[in-house]
Amino acid sequence: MASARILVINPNTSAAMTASIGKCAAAAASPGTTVTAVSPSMGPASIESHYDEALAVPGLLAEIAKAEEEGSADGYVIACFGDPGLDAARELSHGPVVGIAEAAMRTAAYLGRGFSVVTTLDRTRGRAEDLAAHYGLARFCRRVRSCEIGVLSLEEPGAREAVLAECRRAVAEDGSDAVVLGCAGMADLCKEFSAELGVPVVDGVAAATRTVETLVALGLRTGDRGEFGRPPAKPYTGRLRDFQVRQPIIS
Ligand code: 5HY
Repeated sequence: MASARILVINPNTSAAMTASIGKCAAAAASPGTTVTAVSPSMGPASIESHYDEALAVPGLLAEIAKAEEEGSADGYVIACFGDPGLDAARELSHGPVVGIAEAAMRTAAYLGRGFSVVTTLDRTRGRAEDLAAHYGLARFCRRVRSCEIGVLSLEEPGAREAVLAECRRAVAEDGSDAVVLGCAGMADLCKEFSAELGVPVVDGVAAATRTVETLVALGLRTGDRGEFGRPPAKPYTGRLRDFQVRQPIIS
């Protein structure tokens, strides 16, 4: 596989989560692929609401704009299960951009007739259901479940058991052939849970990293014209004045 430089962006500002996401992405990547994991200098500590998600996007786009300016990445992973800012990121970047929700759901759809998603807070279930429909995968997505544990509480005692218990219920009650872990903070659980449950447990960080690698190797990326062409340049004001898009650096 041709060597790719992949920038994995955790759109929340939790350095501990970014480090664990980076480790999982690097472990999934092929030899020769370099993975750099970053989180923005501005934004929410975790993303658990539409408000968090909306305000995570500027920081995420700033990281992509910086990498484009430097020419330091061949492709990008958005490491948050809401795939925040995915379309805007595809407009801005010259390389492929893959969100972990899309990658995990498409990967799980290869593995059987249906999958369940196990996410964090109940209030984030709607977003995952919308994404499954948006990606044309509603027919495969048997159910989106939550374990009612906050994103930043996933490392706390008892959290792993609660996530595992919900995955077990998904297999028993939804008749799913695969389980998708609905948070980047769960990335390190998938191998162990697959062995425990006897069904494939899919982590979006690994799936997205390999998907970006494949797209880079095939020389494929979002085109420069039409809906995902570069945003038209215009003035931005106030605290967003630095987000004015300059004309293409790499075309
Ligand atoms: C994530 N939030 O992957 C999502 C998970 C969620 O900060 N990283 C976050 O609950 O939507």
